[in-house]
Amino acid sequence: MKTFTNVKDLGNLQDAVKEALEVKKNRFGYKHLGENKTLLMVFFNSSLRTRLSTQKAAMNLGMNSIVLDITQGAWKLETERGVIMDGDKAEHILEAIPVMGTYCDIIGVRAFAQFENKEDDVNEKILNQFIQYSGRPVFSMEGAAGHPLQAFADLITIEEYKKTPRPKVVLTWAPHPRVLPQAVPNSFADFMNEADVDFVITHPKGYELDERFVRGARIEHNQDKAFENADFIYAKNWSAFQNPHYGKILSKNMDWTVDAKKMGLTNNAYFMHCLPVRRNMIVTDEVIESPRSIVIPEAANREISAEVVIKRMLESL
Ligand code: AN0
Ligand code: CP
Repeated sequence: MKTFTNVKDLGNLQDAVKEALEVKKNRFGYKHLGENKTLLMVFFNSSLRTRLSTQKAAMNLGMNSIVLDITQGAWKLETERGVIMDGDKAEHILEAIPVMGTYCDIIGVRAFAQFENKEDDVNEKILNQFIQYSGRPVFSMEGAAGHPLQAFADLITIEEYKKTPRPKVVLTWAPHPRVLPQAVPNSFADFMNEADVDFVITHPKGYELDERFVRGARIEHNQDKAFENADFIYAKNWSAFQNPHYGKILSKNMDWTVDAKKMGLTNNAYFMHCLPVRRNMIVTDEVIESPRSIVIPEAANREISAEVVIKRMLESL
């Protein structure tokens, strides 16, 4: 595998989940693959889970890892070609990326949507510059439009917890005080559309996601109705995607917060969220602390999704 930015990069998804469950049982069984190999993790944004789980996955595979927080200690990067660099940016990304490539074998990149230019975000401008100019396999650690390591971990978790062959999985929008990207719900939809699940998305009008990921999935604007018979509730906030409201908050309606009453409408569903989560905005204390909340095992599976992706990249070096 040379890139990992969406579900298609995994090839057959059932095989990928099977491989993940095998890796989970034998996570130190592939240590020889990473001998004398180095992973570089580049962060343009904050992270807790991705940083730790991806580094752990690299260690499981016998690799060394280097972490660079671009905004803390590195030179400020110019990303536009053709500009006269007389401002505060000391280095161009077109030199920085190939230089980074010389120090490692595989690169992971976290570069969120910037909400300045929709086209740049939709086209994953920064991530694609790494793919184009680093000369190394590159995987997304949450890009501008997707978070495939998260969605892969989510699918592994659903596979582990499902009680029926084709569970009903509901992605629900929930309120949040700040502007958040669409990357997590995009990738979740991308993966659920390829998985053997009954997938429903519920959100207030105006929060329609990118059709490249939604691909005609069932939308239900009535959250209560969407929750009926659900086996998994996957909560997430995102800002508006459609023009002219791209990157805007259209609603902070707390009627959409996932609470015990709403969970009562479901088929005793499990509660999922990628974390970090704002309690009593997205979900009540009661629901996230309940025995049906699987947010911790979900986060634990981030180590497994990362290990499968890095393992496949090591195998293709
Ligand atoms: C980010 C987001 O919503 O994309 C990262 C989630 C994994 N969340 C925040 O910025 C709070
Ligand atoms: N879920 C997730 O990616 O968390 P971090 O932002 O903490 O890495």
